[in-house]
Amino acid sequence: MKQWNAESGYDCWLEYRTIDDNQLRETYSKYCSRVEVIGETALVESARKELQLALGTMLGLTFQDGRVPLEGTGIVAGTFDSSPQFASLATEYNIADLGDEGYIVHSSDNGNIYLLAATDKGVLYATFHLIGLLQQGGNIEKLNVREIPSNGLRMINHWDNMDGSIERGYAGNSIFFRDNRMIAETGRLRDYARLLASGAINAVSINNVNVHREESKLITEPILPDVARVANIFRDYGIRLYLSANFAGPMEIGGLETADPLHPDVCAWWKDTAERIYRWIPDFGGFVVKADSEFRPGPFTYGRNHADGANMFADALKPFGGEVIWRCFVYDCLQDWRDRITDRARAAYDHFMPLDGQFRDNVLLQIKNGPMDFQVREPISPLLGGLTLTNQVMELQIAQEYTGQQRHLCYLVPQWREVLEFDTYAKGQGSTISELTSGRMFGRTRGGIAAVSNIGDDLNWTGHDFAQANFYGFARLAWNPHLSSEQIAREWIRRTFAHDAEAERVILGMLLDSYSIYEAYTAPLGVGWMVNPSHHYGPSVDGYEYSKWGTYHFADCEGIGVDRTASTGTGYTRQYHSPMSDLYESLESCPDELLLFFHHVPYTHVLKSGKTVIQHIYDSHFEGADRAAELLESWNSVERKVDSGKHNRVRERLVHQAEHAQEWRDQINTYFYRKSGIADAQGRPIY
Ligand code: GCW
Repeated sequence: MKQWNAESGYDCWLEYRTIDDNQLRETYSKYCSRVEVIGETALVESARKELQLALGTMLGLTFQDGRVPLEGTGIVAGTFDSSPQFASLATEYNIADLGDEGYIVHSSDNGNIYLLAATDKGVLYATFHLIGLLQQGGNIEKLNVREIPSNGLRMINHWDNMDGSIERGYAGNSIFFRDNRMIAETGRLRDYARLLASGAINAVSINNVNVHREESKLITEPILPDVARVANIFRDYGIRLYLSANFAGPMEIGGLETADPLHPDVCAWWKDTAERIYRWIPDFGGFVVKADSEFRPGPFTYGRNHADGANMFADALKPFGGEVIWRCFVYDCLQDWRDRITDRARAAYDHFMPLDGQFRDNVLLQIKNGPMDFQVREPISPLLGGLTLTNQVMELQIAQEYTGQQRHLCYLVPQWREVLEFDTYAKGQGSTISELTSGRMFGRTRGGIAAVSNIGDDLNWTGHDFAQANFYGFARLAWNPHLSSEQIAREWIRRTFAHDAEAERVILGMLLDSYSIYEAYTAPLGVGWMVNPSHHYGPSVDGYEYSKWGTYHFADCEGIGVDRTASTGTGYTRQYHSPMSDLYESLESCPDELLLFFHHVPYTHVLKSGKTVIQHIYDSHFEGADRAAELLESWNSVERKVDSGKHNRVRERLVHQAEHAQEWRDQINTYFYRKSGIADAQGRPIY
């Protein structure tokens, strides 16, 4: 059972606090004291229960059963076809275009609020929409909302292992697995499903893409009933369950001698496997596959390519309506730092572009937002928008692997907004990433956004309470990529903390500043990495510099950066469409924040800001550390306005962040001072 208490953070943004503003309470009560939820499906039942909980707690209303026809006015929820009374609204809101997930929220002149959709899933989403408004103290008297998701697939990827650990997990252990079994207790899973559905997430893969021995067995009969139990919970909230699959499954658990994707026995084995899974989970989403990546097995072993591999899974899943999410994180992880030609940034494009058009229609290629690996600053992967004939899903990382591991405050929504607004020019100006992932750009039937989860079994789910804002923000952007970072932050603050204008102003400022602060005191000008190997926490400028992973910065006594130009470097810039390729190719036009990603320059190179590279490194690190300390001051200033449990947890982390930012500052500055021999123009202490 959940160990809820008001200060635990367990309810995240679904904390339904009593509304004590009398006027608001009166208005809301006028509309909400009667409720009619029409229908009996599991999703409608979830909506009904959520309304019951929310209205009960916020307004102290005792919810009538919800099955009796409404007398007087109130909330009316249902699908358009559930009552003839909705016909005129169906025409007014053009429901033909609402699709399976769209919805309307409408306040009518007769005093009803209608939560309507073509499907019960839409009704659930509409319900959460209204609840969100009530939590925020919004005006519900003239609602005229019509929402349709931009992305068809809005997915969370868990990197959970069956022993209960989470790869890159920073908030405790898995909520799904413990001691190589599935956790039997379901209360927390249901609450997780509620959180996901409140943000309209519709797909979840529950196990790590690195599929080891135990997880390989998730698709076998002894464990499938347990997996099905989780799928049943998710289904009640409109979420399809996916599993990460082991490419070598036929050998490791099937007893075959090969996993060759073109071998008939292998194809038959996966077909049987699919059939078995669908017997237990009729709406199983499909497989997420990491193949030929970081020592995972894949088609290369058999002289086959990624299309052969993905299509084999696709054919097995097709009869049941499943899909394959095939990851493009494929690169040479046995590099030599002396080799300046092989470029990890090029790898995904080089591997997958030649295969464009060869994938089945139920394959989606999942591409990380950047060409390297979730650094605080990277350019956008040129494979996104390079491919034109293949379904694409962009992968983001909510887990803060390289952005402070949920000990540092780093609100990632501004980063994601930049990614989503990036113009690929794939079909001329305006070919943004958000257009691409929606599938619209190339008329694809499938597309979407996935992200690596940042939750675990910590009572507040995310370790750092503010990391909940990243979870919330991802879901909001997956639905509507055009929402601003500020709007999302405000929503999250109002739904998470008690309403207080001053607290909101301060917390908003902290959230919005945090990404640029983190960037300032860590790796400069897009160069990335500079972290301790393996766990990736804390500064180590040469941590990866001489290892096999292909993540070099090439700093020497004269300069720093990776020459990825076509004229003298790895040629990576040519993977972009014009004019982005030229913009990055030229030292003059390349944006400062990505300079060292694309160019190797002397420390004395003058940036567009007018500063030299070396002075920028010093300045940004001194400023970044100072600003990290200010985050703590800001937080202390709202101490009396925030629950003390939440306040203490966050304060502890901000204290650590301020100290750790100084360590970053000093390690980076000292390293470059010693390498370059150039002193700080302002003479500040460099050790
Ligand atoms: O770079 C890496 C992470 C790995 C992760 C991998 C991936 C799941 O450090 O932990 O493995 O990315 O995305 O596959």
